[in-house]
This record gives sequence, C-alpha cells and structure tokens, in this order.
Amino acid sequence: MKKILVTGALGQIGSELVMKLREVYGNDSVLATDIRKEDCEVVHSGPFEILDVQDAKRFSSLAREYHIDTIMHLAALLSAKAEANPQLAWTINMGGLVNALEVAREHNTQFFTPSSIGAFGPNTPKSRTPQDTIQRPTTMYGVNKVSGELLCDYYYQKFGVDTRGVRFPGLISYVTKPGGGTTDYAVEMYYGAKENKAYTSYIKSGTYMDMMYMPDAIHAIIQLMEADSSRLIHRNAFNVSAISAEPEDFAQAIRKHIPDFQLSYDVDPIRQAIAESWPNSINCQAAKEEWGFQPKFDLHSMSEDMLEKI
Ligand code: AKB
Repeated sequence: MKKILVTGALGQIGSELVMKLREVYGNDSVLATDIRKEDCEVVHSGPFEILDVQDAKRFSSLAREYHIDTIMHLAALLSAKAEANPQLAWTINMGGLVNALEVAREHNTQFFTPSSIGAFGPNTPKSRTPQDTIQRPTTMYGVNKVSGELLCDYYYQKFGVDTRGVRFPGLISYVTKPGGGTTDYAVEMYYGAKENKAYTSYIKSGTYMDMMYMPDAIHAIIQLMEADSSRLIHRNAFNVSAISAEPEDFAQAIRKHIPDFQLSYDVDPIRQAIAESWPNSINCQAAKEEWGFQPKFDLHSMSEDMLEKI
C-alpha cells in the first residue's frame, strides 16, 4: 500500500491533489500537511498534520511515523509574492525543497515537486519552447525553480532518489483560488464574470501565457508518478500545458456563456514584466512521449466547466 506525504496540502494544487490521491489509493494512504489548519475536506477526510517545511526534524519524524514511501512537495511562494519578498522566497522555496529532498533520501521515498513556466526567461525561445533550452529566468521564483530542477536531478543521480517533476503553466480551478501568482488573473476573470459580469485585468491585452485546467494537472502528476522509470529520459522537469492564451481569448470564451461580460485593464507593471519574461507557449512532446501526457480540456471546455461549477 502506498503512503504519500503531501506538503502545502491546503494550497491551490494540494487541496485537489490530496482528494484525488485519497480516491485512488485510499484515505489513510495520504498524509496531508500544511503550515496551517482549516475546517475543510482535506483535513476531515484522512490524516492531517501541521508541518512547516522549514522544520527538517518534524518533517523527518512524520515520514518515519507514517511509514511514508512518496513525498509530494508543494509548499512554496508563487512568482509575484516571491518577487515582493525575494529573501523570504529563497528561504521557503529552497530551504523547504532541500529539507524535503533530504527526507526523501533518508527514508528512501519517491519524490515529486512542481517546477513552472517561470523556470524560463526572456532569452528562452518564446513559442513552442523546447523541453531542453536556455533557462536564465529574471525572477526570484524562476531562480528557485531552475535551482530546484537541478537539485532534484542531482538527488536522482547522486543518491538514487526517484525524483520527478513537471513545469506547470498557470493552473485554473474553481475549488481553491491561487495566491500570489502572475497567472492568477485567468482564475479571477471567471469569478469576476460569474459575480459581476466584469473583470479588470492586471495583465495587458495580447500577453500570451500557458494555462491548464486543474483536473488535467492532477491527472498529470499521478500519471508521471506511476510511469515506468525506465521510460523517463527527462525527470526534472517536463514541460506540460494545454492552452496558450491572452486575456482577450479568455473573455471571448466567457462571452459564449455570459454575452455581456466586460473586460477592462489596469496593468500591474511588476506582474506584467514577469509575464513578458515567460514563454507564449511551451512544447510538451517529451511528456507525451515519455509518459503519455494528454490533457483533456481546451479553453472552451474548461470555460464551460468553470462557469458551471463556480
Ligand atoms: C505563477 O503565476 O506564479 C504560477 C506559475 C505559472 O508557476 N501560477
């Protein structure tokens, strides 16, 4: 029986990943951890422990106590928040990752952590960005993500830890809102459309970024972790995406369901600069070939589902 420890379990990805993992592997097989506790399904449907990922000793003792064989390390600050406090981002994002990898090494567990399209920078090819290419990000978040990818590969090569990861695009979900990211505008637009038939975007019209619907993201994590290790040429981390879109594309998709939806702009220069340093669209061929990545939702099916479920 699998025993999975998830950090950052109450965050945007964690809150859906934990519920899906519990459905697949059983409630008691998934230990959800987070720095805070809330009255929610993740806390009530299976084991939950408070864990600050900076506390290496507690991290290790929880892994021992629950006989953990897989760690899914999600706790991190997102791009805009990291840019507002780069020193804190380094401490949490890198300190937490080193601790998580050390626990994986000590307890001989499989390991997953997400990288991001933020691992690319302004001199990366912008369209159909290859799996292996220039990675010179200009944000602290990007520096953390590239360092994290290298560190995970190092733990695989040096210590034999079975580390795997994906470069996530902006993730769109109606369950838990993201916080402190650059791609958050896309999620906010659906809520704006449902609540007020209007949204003011902090990202400029014409700025393309990769996006994906959360059910596809959760499925991708499980599929990658279940993949035959011998098929993986790459490990940390695979390009994955389903949609390349700019604010007007979302507005048009929303207007199919809410015809009088109004989109206006009040651009935030900091998040706009981050967005402009990222690719317009990434190439996911390696993920498709090595472990069968195949997202189900495009912009229109995602928009229909989001607007129905919010
Ligand atoms: C962010 O905007 O920071 C994240 C990401 C793309 O990694 N959603």
